[in-house]
Amino acid sequence: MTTGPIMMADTPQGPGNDSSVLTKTKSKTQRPPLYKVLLLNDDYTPMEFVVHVLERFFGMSHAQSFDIMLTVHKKGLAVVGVFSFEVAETKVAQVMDFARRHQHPLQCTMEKE
Ligand code: TYC
Repeated sequence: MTTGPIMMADTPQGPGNDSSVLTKTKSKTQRPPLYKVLLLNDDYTPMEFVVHVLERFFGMSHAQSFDIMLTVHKKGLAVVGVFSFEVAETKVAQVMDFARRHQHPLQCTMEKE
């Protein structure tokens, strides 16, 4: 004779054994660090050369390049773009090399954002 509730043979139910409870794992998305490329003012580099640099290496329009050049001229420096480390490094090298080849003291640097 059987008395009381009928129990399953395996996998007793209880806290932590409810097959209807799903566990969500928070996946932390890692964004790559970004770097600001800065152009610095000096007293000798011609304004038109700086405008040309901004058009050539940063894909800016002539008007946009002129505005940024004037900002650098007046304020001492300006951020000309934000890129991944490798792209920022390449832009800085391209500008520095182009300025050196034209014998202008124009300086371009990068810093972590
Ligand atoms: N100050 C320079 C001049 O008067 C122009 C200039 C602008 C130079 C921006 C560098 O990053 C620069 N000829």
